[in-house]
Amino acid sequence: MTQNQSQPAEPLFTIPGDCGLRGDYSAMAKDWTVEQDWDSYSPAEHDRWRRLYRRQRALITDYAGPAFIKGLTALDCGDEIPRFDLASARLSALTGWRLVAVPGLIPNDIFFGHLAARQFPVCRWLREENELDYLVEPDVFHDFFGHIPLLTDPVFAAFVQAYGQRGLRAKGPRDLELMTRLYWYMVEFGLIQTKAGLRAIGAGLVSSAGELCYSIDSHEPLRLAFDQIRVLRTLYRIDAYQRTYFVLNDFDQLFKSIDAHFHDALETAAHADAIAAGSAIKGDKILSLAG
Ligand code: HBI
Ligand code: FE
Repeated sequence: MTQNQSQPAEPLFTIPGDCGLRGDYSAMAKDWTVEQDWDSYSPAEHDRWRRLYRRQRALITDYAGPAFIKGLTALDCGDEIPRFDLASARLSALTGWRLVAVPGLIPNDIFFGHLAARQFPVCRWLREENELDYLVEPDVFHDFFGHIPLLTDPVFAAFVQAYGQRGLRAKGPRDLELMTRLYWYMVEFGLIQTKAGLRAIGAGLVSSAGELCYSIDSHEPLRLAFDQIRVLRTLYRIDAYQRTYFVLNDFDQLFKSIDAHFHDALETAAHADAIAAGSAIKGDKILSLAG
C-alpha cells in the first residue's frame, strides 16, 4: 500500500481467545460460530437496542434506500435484540439466507465461506452505553440492523453470496485488500440513486446516526458513480467518515460487477496506482448532491 492512509489492522487470528478482540472466542465451533444465547441478554441491553433502533429508524425513511426500509420492516426487530433463529426463518423464506452467531470479527476465509453458503455472521454482543455513537468492532446492532435488511432483496443477496465465493478464490494479500475495498465501499458505505434522490444502502451508514446524514447531506465528500475498477483502486479509512462514496444506479449493477470478468478487474486494479480517499482522477463521474 503506497499511501499512508490507515488501513484496517488485519486481526491476527492466532489462537482463538487471544486474538485481541472483545468477543468471547473460547467456545466457538470449527466454523467460528457460537450460540446466540438470547436468554443471556439483560433488560438493560434490550432497552439499549430499542433506543438504538428508534434513533436509526427515525432517520431511515429519509436517508435509506427503499429495499433497506422494506427489509427492515419485514424483520420487525424494534422491540428487543432479535432472536437469530426467528430472523433466519423469516430471511430464508425470502432469499435463502440465514444468520449465524459469531463472537466478533472472524478471519477473512471463514467470513467468505459463510457468505458463500448464504449465512451472514452476526456478532452476538451489544455495544456499551458509552459506545452508542461509535465503536471499533461491529456489534449485533451494526451487523443485524445494518446488514440483514438488504439480504431480503434477491439481487443484493445474490451479490453478497457471489462476493463470498469470489473471496474464497482471492489469491494472496493483494487480491484480499482489493476485495475488502469493494466490501467497504459498497456493502458498508454504498449509496444508491432513487427517484427521491440519493439514499444510503451501506450497513456502516444505516447503523450510524452521524455518517448516515453526512453521506447524503454534506458537500464535503466526493460522490462518484459506481465503477468497479475505481472502487477496487480506492483506499479507505476506518477511523473517520468516508471522503469518497460510490453511488449505484441499482443492485443489478453491483451484481454484474462480480461476474465472470471480475478476475480481470482485480488484475487491472492491482496493476494501477491506488487512489487516496477523497481524491478525484481523470475519468471520474462526479455526482453532485442533487444526484
Ligand atoms: N468478520 N464477523 C465479521 N464481520 C465482518 O464484517 C468481517 C469479518 N471478517 C473479515 C471481514 N469482515 C472483512 O474481510 C470484509 O471486509 C470482507
Ligand atoms: Fe459490517
